[in-house]
Amino acid sequence: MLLMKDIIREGHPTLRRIAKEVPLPPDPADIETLKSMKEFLINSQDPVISEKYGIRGGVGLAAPQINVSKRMFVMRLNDEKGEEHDYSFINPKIVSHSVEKSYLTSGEGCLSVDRSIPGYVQRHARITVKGYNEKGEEIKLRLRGLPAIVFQHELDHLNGVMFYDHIDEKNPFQLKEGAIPIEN
Ligand code: NB4
Ligand code: NI
Repeated sequence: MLLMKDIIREGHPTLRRIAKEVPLPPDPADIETLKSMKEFLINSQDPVISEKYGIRGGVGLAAPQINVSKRMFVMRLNDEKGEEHDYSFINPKIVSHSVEKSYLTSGEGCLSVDRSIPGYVQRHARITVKGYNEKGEEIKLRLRGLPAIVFQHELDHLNGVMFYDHIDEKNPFQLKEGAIPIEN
C-alpha cells in the first residue's frame, strides 16, 4: 500500500523530468502501479483510513510523484453535478482546449509540496483529452470545471512542471480577463 513516505517531494529531480511514454498494451507491472495509485486516492478520500495512515486528501496522483518516470496518472473526484470522474490515464494528451481560462479560488496544493503557496493557477477552462486506460483501450473525453483543472495539474507532472510555475511571482492573484472561478 502506498503511503506519504512513497511520495517524493519538491527538490527531487524526478519531479522535473519529462516522463517516458508507456508501451502499449501496458505491461502487468504498469497496470499494478496504476492500481496502487488509484488505491492511494481511495484511501486519501476515506476519513478513517487517511487519518490512520496520515495520508493527505487527494483527487489526483501522477506516476512521477512515486518516483516512476512514466506517462501515467490517476484522478478520482466528483464534479459540481456529483458526476464521478474516476480515470486512469496512460500517455494522456490534450488534443484541443478553450481560449478561456479557469482557476480554483482556493489555489492549488500538491502532495509533493509541503508548503502552501498562495496565488491563482489559471488553466484551460475546457479541454478535449485523449489517452489510454489500464486495459490499453483508447479514451477520449471532454472535461470542464474541476476535472479539467485536475487533468492539467497531473499532465504537468509528466512534463516536469509544478503548479507554482504558473503563478505570477509579482502578482500571484492577477487574473486574466474572463477567467472562470471554480469553488471547491
Ligand atoms: C492535485 C490537485 C491540486 C489542484 C482540488 C482538491 C486536493 C490534490 C493534488 C488540482 C489537482 C494532488 C497530484 C484535495 C481535494 C476535495 C475532495 C474528497 C474527500 C478529501 C478530498 C479533498 F484533497 N485537491 N488535494 N490535492 N497532487 N480537492 N479534496 N475531497 O489532490 O499533487 O499531482 O477526500
Ligand atoms: Ni501534484
